[in-house]
Amino acid sequence: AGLFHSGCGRINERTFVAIKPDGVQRHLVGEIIRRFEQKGLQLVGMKLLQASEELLKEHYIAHRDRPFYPRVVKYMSSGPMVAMVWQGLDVVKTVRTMIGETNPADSRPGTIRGDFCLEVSKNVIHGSDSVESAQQEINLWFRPEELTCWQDTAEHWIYE
Ligand code: IDP
Repeated sequence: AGLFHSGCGRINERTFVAIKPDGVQRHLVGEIIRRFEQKGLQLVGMKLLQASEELLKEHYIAHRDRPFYPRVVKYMSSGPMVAMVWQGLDVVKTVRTMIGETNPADSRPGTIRGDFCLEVSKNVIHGSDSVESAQQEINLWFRPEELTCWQDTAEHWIYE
């Protein structure tokens, strides 16, 4: 799992997206997937899982010294979440734009956080913040064989 793959479509940037436990409990899984699908992005990996605190501590390691670190680990392990890998043109930035700001109060209507939540501690969805962290997160959450290369027949209608 990385930036460059062979035979997986012309545009091979990938990002890690997680629908957080509140997103699952609030039945937003279909709505969120629909948005990325309709945008033209390609789903290459997906699983529903109850993440361990150990995995989440690693996922949020960059925040280990922040006061909210224990809380975010608890929140993310409080129920099942949906882990996904999406691929497409500038997918890291595109997904972050579609998600909105970290604090839902700063997120515009039309973004996922702008439309579906109110508080930073219950902000429904995660998306990698850079190509480098996307690569690390994909490797942390998925084994290579869990990612599927497939030919998107709509590709010619999405890309020039
Ligand atoms: P991001 O998810 O938009 O990339 P980060 O700054 O990486 O934002 O923070 C990771 C997650 O930690 C946030 O999505 C949110 O769930 C949680 N978080 C961030 N800041 C706070 C806070 O001040 N209080 C509680 N939770 C926070």
